[in-house]
Amino acid sequence: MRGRFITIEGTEGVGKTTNIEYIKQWLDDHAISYVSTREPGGTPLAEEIRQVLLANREEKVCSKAELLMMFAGRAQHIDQVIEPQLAKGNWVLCDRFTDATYAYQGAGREMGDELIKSLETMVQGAMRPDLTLVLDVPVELGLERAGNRSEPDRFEREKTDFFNRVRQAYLSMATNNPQRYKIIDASQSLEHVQLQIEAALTSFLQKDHNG
Ligand code: Z5A
Repeated sequence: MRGRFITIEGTEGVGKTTNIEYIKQWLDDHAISYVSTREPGGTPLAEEIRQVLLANREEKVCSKAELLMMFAGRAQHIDQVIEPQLAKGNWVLCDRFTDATYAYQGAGREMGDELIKSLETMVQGAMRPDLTLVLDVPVELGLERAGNRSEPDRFEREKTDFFNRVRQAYLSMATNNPQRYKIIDASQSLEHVQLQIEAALTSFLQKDHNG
């Protein structure tokens, strides 16, 4: 049986990395074989593209170049990792995927959805995640949490308005498609966030078993 594709999304500092460790433990506890990966990145070539995308540079990166690099890495990632693993029956847990493109490039950079939709179709065909957890916190809280870390990359230097557009885009995608997305209130304590994640995963697994 084909594996399931789970993605984790959210704005800066929502706790994706922290909670992915929890999800990995949950998958182990349920004896589900999986690979954990991320975007941008996930293969040696796509990780090189990630470096190019995140690097701070004097030259302004035009939005279309940024968008095409996101999808170039994604095409490679799908071809080398995501599709082969799903076909083998393994689950794929991915830190960000195409919803991040709708949120960051579509809404954050104000490129709109049309170009992204056509690239999505070209690169993915009909393939979409089976479950997407959107970790949601007010932008200021996420930035405060993330602020304790190292030197900000090219995205982390964006202003609050940019991240507010990103957050609203995630919330609107999730509200419009509750079958696939679960919004997790990630402003709560880690313990409460993980209880919500556990409930979402359990419900997904039950529905999946019931066909
Ligand atoms: N990007 C894009 O533009 N278009 C695309 O298509 C894709 C990506 C795929 C890199 O992504 C950038 O790429 C990203 C969007 C863009 N830029 N931004 N911003 P990334 O996923 O690698 O980078 P990130 O969003 O900055 O993720 P992160 O740095 O890994 O943050 P996080 O994983 O969400 O947070 P964390 O490291 O788990 O937690 C942050 C801190 O908060 C940490 O100290 C935790 O201990 C703490 N924390 C976490 N949860 C809690 C709770 N519940 N309470 C208290 N403290 C907490």
